[in-house]
Amino acid sequence: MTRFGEAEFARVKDIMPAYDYALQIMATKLRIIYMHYESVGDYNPINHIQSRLKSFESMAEKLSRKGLPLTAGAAREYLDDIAGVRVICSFAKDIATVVDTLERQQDIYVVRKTDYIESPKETGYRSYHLIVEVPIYLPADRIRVKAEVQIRTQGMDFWAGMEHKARYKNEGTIPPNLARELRVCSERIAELDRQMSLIHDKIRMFNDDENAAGE
Ligand code: 0O2
Repeated sequence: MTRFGEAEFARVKDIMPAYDYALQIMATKLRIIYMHYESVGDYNPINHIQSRLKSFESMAEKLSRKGLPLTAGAAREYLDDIAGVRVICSFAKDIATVVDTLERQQDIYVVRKTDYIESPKETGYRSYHLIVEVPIYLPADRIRVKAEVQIRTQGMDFWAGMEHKARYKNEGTIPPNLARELRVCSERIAELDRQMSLIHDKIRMFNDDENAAGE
């Protein structure tokens, strides 16, 4: 297992609180959006939200995978997902709603957007990633901290969890046959997402017609 050296580990530990603050802010922002849709009783584009701080092992492993030095400085400069929030939506069309809502928030800065739904990864991975910078007000300082928001459907999340498990169990590599099967499943999930979305539209139209007829 790749690890930080002792001195550097202490420095990495020192930078973690700032990422925790950014994580709390982003998770709260998203929870407020979720709660808003619940309170107005409207359709909620967010199914659920997860958040996590990247583990030290995963940070060291990612730096090493990218050929970067195992230092706190490199982690701060090159790892955009030390603070990570995941938003799980029911339908693919909900993803644009969540992205748009976050982009309109003037107190966070969108640094990068990656649409792995429009252009899935070679593995079959689909998700929308937003890298944001969150301003944090400390007693004597104002800092900006990066966080990653991954937005995906329940189907895409199911797939990513399976693929991650397969990769982890095989020490980072997936046997070609399994990789092929996973790519096929990713296509099927995308098709299922499209079908479910169409069915959802039809149900809403049907309900609207029923309501109009009852007025
Ligand atoms: P973990 O363990 O989930 O934190 P990278 O491509 O990872 O070298 P970068 O620039 O961070 O570098 O980009 P990317 O591709 O946007 O990946 C960020 C995160 O997206 C990953 O973090 C994963 O969480 C997820 N991800 C990207 N590609 C895949 C994939 O093929 N399968 C799965 N299951 N998840 C993926 P980490 O640190 O790699 O992993």
